Amino acid sequence: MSDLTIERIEAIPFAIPYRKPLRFASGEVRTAEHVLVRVHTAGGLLGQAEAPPRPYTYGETQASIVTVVEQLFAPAMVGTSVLDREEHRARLGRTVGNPTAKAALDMAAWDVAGQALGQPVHRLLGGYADSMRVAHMLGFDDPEVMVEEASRVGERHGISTFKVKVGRRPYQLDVAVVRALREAFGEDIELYVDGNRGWTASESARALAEMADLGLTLAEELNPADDVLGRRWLVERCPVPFVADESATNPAEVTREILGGSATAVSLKTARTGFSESQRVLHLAEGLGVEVVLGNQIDGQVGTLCSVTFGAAHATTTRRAGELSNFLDMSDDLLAEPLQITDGRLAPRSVPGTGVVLDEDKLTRYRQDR
Ligand code: MUC
Ligand code: MG
Repeated sequence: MSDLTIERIEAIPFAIPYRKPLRFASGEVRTAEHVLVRVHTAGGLLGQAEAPPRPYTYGETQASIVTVVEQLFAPAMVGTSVLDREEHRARLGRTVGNPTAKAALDMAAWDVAGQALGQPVHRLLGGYADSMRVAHMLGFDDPEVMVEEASRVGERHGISTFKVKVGRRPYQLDVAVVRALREAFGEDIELYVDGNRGWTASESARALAEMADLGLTLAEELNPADDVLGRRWLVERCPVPFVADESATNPAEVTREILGGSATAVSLKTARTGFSESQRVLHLAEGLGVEVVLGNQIDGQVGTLCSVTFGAAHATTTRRAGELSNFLDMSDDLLAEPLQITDGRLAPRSVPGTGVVLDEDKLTRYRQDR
């Protein structure tokens, strides 16, 4: 087998504009200013993944990701094998935070391992399904614009599950959107909501009451988990699973939020827990008996391919539609062969590794460090 010793790690900032900005209660994204992480081995293999800076969720920025990889994480990993995942976790864990930087390094290491073994990472992780049902996230806009977007992605890609961003004030703005979507599509679509902590507990309760006839299947982060008692009060009254996303970004937080009664389901994002830590979160959720949703960190195509690689590999993550379509709003991307969502489904790649193969001309065009 080729020498799997990590020889060099690159963190390459790049920027690709969105065709349409995505707006939500905690922030907005107009340009995908992400970081491409590349792990090179002594045997000449290259593993790749992307880290999306989300300062409003994790405190990371594009510059902080590049810096922490170059100054702390690359020196900690160079000289180890890509297979030394527990050692990587121990060494990187000495630095708190920086979840998307750590996750991208983990997924790039898995990419190399898959290539070396001649196996798709999707198979190495569990290989459960060949594809996953896709849910599309609808950012803040007027009801008619959101209905029109849902209709477009439904017609073009066969998507029929929609996560609606809520959390605006007054909350009736968002209730009107959810009602308009239900009226436009009837029972043909699944709808759930994500508040990104925008409402108080009482606003959330009133909004849920006013949406009681709209058949929502999940409610995510409607108010802050740090409003501890208000959050527990709300979760007790919530008629559908209440999803912890940004409040449960690692196994300890998942345990605290679920056992503390502040959530009854978990959003799992490879962008922040990679493949190795995502398996820990997944197994924990299974052990606790709570549902899991494969979330989206507003990933580009590289991140989305990693996400579906993990999601389709496990039975529990395939039960619900995975949030795998935000890249549709980007004006361009880096993958040599673009992802295709067909009949509402997205497939991982059946090639060794994760299948992240870039169009190098595009990388040259969008990278910001040269
Ligand atoms: C989501 O599910 O919340 C928006 C902010 C973030 O951290 O992730 C996205 C989507
Ligand atoms: Mg969320």
